[in-house]
Amino acid sequence: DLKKHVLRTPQVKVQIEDDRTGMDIETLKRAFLDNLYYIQAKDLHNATPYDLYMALSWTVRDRLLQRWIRTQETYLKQDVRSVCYFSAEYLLGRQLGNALVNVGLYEPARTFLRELGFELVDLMEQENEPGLGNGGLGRLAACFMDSLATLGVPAIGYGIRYEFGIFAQTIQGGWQVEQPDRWLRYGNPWEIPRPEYLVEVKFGGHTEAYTDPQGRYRVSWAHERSVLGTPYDTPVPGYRTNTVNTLRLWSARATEDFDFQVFNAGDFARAVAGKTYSENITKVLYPNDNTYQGKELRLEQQYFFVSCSLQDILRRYWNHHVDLDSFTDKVTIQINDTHPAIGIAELMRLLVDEYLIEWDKAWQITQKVFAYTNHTLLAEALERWPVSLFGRLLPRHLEIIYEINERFLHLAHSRFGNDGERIARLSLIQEGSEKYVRMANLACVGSHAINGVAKLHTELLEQDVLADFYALTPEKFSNKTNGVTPRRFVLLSNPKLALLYTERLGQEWIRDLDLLRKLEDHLHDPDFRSAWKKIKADNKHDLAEYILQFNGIEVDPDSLFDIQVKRIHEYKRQLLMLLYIITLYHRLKHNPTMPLQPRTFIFAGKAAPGYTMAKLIIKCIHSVAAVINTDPDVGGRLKLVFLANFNVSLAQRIYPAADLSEQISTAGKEASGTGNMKFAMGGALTIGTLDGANIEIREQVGPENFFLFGLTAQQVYALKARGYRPYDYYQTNAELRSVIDLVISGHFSPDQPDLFRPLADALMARDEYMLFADYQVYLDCQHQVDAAFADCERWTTMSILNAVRMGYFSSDRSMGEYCRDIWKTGPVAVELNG
Ligand code: B1H
Repeated sequence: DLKKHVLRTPQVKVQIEDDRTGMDIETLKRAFLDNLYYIQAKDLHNATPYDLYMALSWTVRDRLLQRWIRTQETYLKQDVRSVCYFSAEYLLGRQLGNALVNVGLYEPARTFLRELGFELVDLMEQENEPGLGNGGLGRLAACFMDSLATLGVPAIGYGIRYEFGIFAQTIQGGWQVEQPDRWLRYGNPWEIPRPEYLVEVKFGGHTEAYTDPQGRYRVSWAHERSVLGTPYDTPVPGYRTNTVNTLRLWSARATEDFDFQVFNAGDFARAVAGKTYSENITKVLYPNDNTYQGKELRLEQQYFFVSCSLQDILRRYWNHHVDLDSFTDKVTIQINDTHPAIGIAELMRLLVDEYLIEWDKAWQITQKVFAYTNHTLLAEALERWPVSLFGRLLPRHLEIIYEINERFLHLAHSRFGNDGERIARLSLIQEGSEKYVRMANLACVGSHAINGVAKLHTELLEQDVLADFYALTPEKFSNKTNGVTPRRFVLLSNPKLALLYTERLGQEWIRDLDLLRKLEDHLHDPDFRSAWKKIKADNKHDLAEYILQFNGIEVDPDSLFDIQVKRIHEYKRQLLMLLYIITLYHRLKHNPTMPLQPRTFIFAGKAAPGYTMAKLIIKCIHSVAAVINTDPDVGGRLKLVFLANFNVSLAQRIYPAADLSEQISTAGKEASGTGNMKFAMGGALTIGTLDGANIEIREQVGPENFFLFGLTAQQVYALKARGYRPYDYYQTNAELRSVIDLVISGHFSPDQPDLFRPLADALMARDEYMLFADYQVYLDCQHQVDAAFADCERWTTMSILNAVRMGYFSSDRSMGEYCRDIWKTGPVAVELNG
């Protein structure tokens, strides 16, 4: 049993004490100064804060290496079964604090740095976070890697080393302006290039059929060009265990023969241009969250990292084996959404074309190896590639997909008979004037397991988006509700709360978050309660300082901090919260003395650069803020703040300071959400719809401790089917009408009265996400929030119960379930000495 294993894992004991492994304060200090001198070439007199960060990082990295090398040695020697997690995104967040905490060096580092006159947190702030993801999907991959290492499960994460991660968001005149994220500019101490494991990836060209010496029909791929992939390894340390797993990210390089061909023909410039072209593959992360953009370069990225990774997996496998008989015992591959789904065709190609395995045998292996996690129900996010583009880039894979499809549809036909419409829906190819390859269908057919990321989401997959696949192979489907790592989102981000937990429980809660429920015994203990209130007040105070520093806005730390932070998307309904804020403003204008708990409304989040509506929502938030924050009738009782450049580092500051977490997506649209979990772990109460993991959060914390409102998913569908008429709500709800009219009148944009007209028009004409239908119940629910907050003791009780009942949402639990149900794998002990 996973949990027991973890509890038994011994604390690390290092026997050889030297400057690279020693854990005592004096040795650490010496090593730090040594690294500053010999790697950064600085001493304390001329070191920049960044030099100090680097010197400390080298010092911690040295202490990770022993465990990392021993872990990999153990895996190799024991020829363990490995989880290979394929993800186009890893939203890691800063590495230094996490590494310090996990190897048990956080306090020692703080101590010796103090002796030198530095603050550890100031050094940690220097790190440019690796933002190699868009939002929840990428952050989930990072949480899963952390949990697998902490559980001691052999795992490797495969992905792309984007030279530019998610753009940096700046705000100019209230508008989002994107800046490139040059995160590697000053070097990255957390990665180790492994040019010795270089692989080649082919693109383009055509296929050729031939007959092999045994007289069998074979196909070979005469490719047009190729690119090299260099792996960069980042250690993934478990929390206080010897296990250090690997995150292997691929970087594209031009092949030398490609360069030289053109070079020898005398066209130096074109040779270099071709090199640049190849290296473009891993240049930049596509900044879309929950929308699919059919860009050729994106398909190149996907195929590039998947092909590199599969070749790497096979290379490692052949070190131990002479045939493929135990391949499925040693390897399991999880694909994080359909972005790596091309791997199914690529493994088939490798097995059939390169290892000359019979089709049926290869297919058996492939299906047994792959498992697929779906992360979205939104139609606009489902990946489908034009067959023409696909065939140009990957001609052999297209043939393989057609072959898979033919066999699959034959099977479907024998099962469903002549149900032409169903067969058309199941087909891997969408027919029509422009044909498409449907990646979700490929993922379903090529996997032995398919999962959604929250209970409702899995149900909706089974009933709706993947219903035909569910009808065919229900046994493949299961739910795996998401989780988040308590190391980063409690211990690191909320150190005061963590200390309170540890004082009352010891440290075990950090690996076994269910233990927090024991704190319910302290619910009525006045010391515990006042400590709780003090921690929240301190965290709010810290965020208020940040807001003053970066936004120049003074907010009242005693006001209710009401926060929505996540990617800006219409389905997440940032506008619904804004309508509420405008409603309060409107009420205050007519009745400036009305009773109201002072509130600070906080938004943060990035809009995809091409998503016009989302960008207009950001502008609208700023325009409303400019009016509300300065209107004397508001009298400072409402403040509205937009924090720029929401990323993991900023998130870690925000969650602990929240009183109220806004999780208000239209029911049936948010697959899970994970910010909802991070807020509640910090003692925020949730106002939310019955969507995604909100439903399970409410079950865990108790319905009396959750502010629920809104249509259910079923009601949303029913209303859609009946004919939803948003304009009727506008006409019948006078307050809603005044609020919309205020926006339309240009009250918040006097220089450009029509600026926000598109927002109002979209709501009145169509209101795709049914804001109007939920507007009144949302207001009513917010009124309940106001009343609850006025009763400080009641609020504190609810806050405590939220936080201590969040054990289920530790990603350790999620990973335990994947290991047990999908991967059929478990922990492997790593001995450090001997
Ligand atoms: C989620 C995405 C996503 N679902 C396409 N889907 C992307 C889709 O670059 N793209 O093409 C990028 C991201 N992201 C999120 O996954 C869900 O919206 C959340 O509800 C969920 O919590 C998260 C993790 O499962």
